[in-house]
Amino acid sequence: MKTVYTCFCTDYIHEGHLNIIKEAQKLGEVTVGVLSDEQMIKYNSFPLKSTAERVKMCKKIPGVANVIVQKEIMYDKVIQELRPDYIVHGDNWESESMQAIRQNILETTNKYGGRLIDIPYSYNENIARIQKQMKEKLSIPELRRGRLRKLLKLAPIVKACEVHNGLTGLIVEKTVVADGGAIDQFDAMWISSLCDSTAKGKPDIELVEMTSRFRTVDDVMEVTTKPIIFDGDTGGFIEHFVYNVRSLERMGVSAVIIEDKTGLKKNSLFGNDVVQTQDTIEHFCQKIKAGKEAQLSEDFMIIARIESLILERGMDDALERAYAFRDAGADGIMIHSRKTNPDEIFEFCDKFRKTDKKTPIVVVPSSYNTVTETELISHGANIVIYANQLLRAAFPAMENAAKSILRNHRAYEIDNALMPIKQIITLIDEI
Ligand code: SPV
Ligand code: MG
Repeated sequence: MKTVYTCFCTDYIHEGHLNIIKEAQKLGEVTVGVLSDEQMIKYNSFPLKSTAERVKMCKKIPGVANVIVQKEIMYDKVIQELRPDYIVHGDNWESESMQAIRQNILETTNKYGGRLIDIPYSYNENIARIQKQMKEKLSIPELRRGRLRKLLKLAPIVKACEVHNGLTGLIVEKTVVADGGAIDQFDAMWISSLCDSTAKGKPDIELVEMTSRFRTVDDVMEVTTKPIIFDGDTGGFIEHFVYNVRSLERMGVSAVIIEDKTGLKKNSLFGNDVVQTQDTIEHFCQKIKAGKEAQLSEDFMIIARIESLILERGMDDALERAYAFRDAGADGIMIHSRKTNPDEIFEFCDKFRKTDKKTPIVVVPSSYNTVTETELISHGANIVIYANQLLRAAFPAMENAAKSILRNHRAYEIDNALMPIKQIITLIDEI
């Protein structure tokens, strides 16, 4: 009997999947691959069901003989192992990542004579409704909040990118790349105080009030599903911080990061060029403890950010604070640096990891931007935040457009650099 293989990366079996199995059955004995959680997060949206639950779900489909876990999104390994006569897939190969997968399948099947069969992709109102419901589920605050903790277990490093409105949220939500046979996307979003303030034309000095910052969170939340890490600046007065923890939790934010500074906060990348006051260990520990006591859910995280390297107080001070903040209940440590190389970050991570193997370490390579994610992983970092790149990309592009219009007294010359009107009016999904 001929053998057939197909891979499902879905939380829910609808008639489209059943149709694929029906067609596959006509060709031979059907094996379904269930894409692992680790790969789902790179390729698709966050799985609502675990790998084990999805395996169970696929085993129940009539006509399925075997179910296995596909550990990589690219099919070559699994196909080489199973050497199926046919690989069956829906014919919806539109995106860059789908094209890369198709190419990978064809290259592998060509080696031993297997065949890829494209089944017309089923799409109807019922399937559209189910997909919408799945998306809604992903964005429910209760389900969204815990996703950062889950990601910390699944991803070698959680990649967060700055967002400061719905549009940048959509970019981080939807951008998927397929390079060199690998598919990747961001895992989480960072609501940066710098970018949230800059987008409003204000300095990053805790001037933009919390109500407005929460409005940004809400705008992002409305159109995305990825977990959100909120830049809480200094956290303000302890008496205010506890209320803000509750609000963030209720909104479905996954984590707040607060920095151990006090008084008028300035952006860290100024370093000692401006007056900045570091908080005492005792007081900042009180703030962390109060925040942890105030939070209602288990899954919300309060991450303590250490400014000792920024303010040139030395590595020992940074480490002393890291242990103290962890002991006060911080769910993670963010270590910041404004050096142009990652040496002091590596040193901090290596020393901290000697005695603490599990407290998540967060890094923000804005100035030491040559560092790679692989290097950060090898030093024990768990979350990398690309803190301001989208805003910095937008500013020169917009300024350039403004200058071109002024110079040419018309908009024609800049048009090639702009998103086509057709694309912009269809960019936002209709509800
Ligand atoms: C931010 O993005 O607002 C940050 C990181 O706090 S930094 O600007 O580097 O201080
Ligand atoms: Mg900030």
